[in-house]
Amino acid sequence: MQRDSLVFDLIRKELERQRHGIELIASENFTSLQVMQAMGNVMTNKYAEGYPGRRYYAGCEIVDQTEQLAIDRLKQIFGVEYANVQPHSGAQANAAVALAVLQPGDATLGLDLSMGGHLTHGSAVNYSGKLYQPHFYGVVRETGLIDYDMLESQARAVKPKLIYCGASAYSRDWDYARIRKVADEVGALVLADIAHPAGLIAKKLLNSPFEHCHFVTSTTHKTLRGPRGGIIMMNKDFENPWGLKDVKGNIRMMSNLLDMAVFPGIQGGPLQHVIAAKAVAFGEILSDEFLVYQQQVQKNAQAMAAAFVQKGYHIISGGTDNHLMLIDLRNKNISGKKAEQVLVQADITANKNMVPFDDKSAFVTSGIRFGVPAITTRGFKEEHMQFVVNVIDNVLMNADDANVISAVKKQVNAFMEQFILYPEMG
Ligand code: DSN
Repeated sequence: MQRDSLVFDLIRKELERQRHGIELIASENFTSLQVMQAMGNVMTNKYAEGYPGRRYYAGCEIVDQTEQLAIDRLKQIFGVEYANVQPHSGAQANAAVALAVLQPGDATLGLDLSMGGHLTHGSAVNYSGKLYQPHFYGVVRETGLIDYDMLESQARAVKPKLIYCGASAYSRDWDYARIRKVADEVGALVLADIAHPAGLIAKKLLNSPFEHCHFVTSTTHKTLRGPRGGIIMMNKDFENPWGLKDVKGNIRMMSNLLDMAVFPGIQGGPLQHVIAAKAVAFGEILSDEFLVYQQQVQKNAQAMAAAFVQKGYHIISGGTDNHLMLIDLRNKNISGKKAEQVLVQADITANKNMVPFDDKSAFVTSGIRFGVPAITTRGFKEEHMQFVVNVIDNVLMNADDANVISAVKKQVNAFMEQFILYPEMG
């Protein structure tokens, strides 16, 4: 077969784009070369429906070992009793938990998407808002912090079966113990979606959700710096609270319900090549180097936030505990949409985002979200954050001046030459 130069040329162009730009999308990162190599392997050819040691296909002896390695390493990272590494994405991981514990029409409670929450926590356009009856809590207008009083009063009023915590645009830590307390009071289970801060939690730089939340889900490609994918974990397995029995009349354990919800519930064959890459990434996370990386992520985020504040930018909640920050641009007279558009012209990638109590639509938005996991992987330290904030400010304050934007793009491209990405790729 002739090599498909059309596609490979585009892949090469994407490599060059990643090399030359400043990547500030909070949910993105750069995997190690070995994680990427593990992803492009012959295991993509293998069907392996089921779980290690209990598959529906022959010839799974080897993929059983990579999947088991991924499971064992993930359990070790977070010190947990149960892990499922098969979800294709974070959205699939959340869907599997919902399928395992909810019936259609059951009430759920999550952080409003417009306040920093996630689509899969009950948004009207997502299965989680269509199949179940979603209710929401928000943040306090004055502080930008999670409104735990509202969460508690909503929980008491709507008696959700599942409470979601976790967010995609919230820069502060969570009080998981407080959420569990009200969940126990109203008979709800708690799902912590740690897709964003998982790497910081893995290295104990943020509160751990594991002792308080029944289920923890994550993606593997954000702060965990692995391949694109999802995972589900439980600190401790427990008997399902609804008395569901298996064919032998035994009460089903939650681990059994979760495994069945992933396969055959919402997925077919697992992506064994991606699971191999997850195993490699989990090995990297267990190293001391990964602790140094996460510490640098936190230092960079704090240095960036301080530099933005100094230039008069309004960061929601005033700063950050984790790897990201959400900026309300209204005092700078530029929308999130316009900011995203002009920044990308200068090879700076970030995404527009609604801010709490936004008066603009999700397509326009008043805010922009910045995250540092990707630039920290590239080698940025605190002292580089001033440059990053200066170039962003220059673009945003001269958003209609093509000459300034073109000059900044040159500055950005020259600056990035000192941080070589994938030198082995030539
Ligand atoms: N798309 C992810 C993010 O950017 O945060 C959430 O799914």
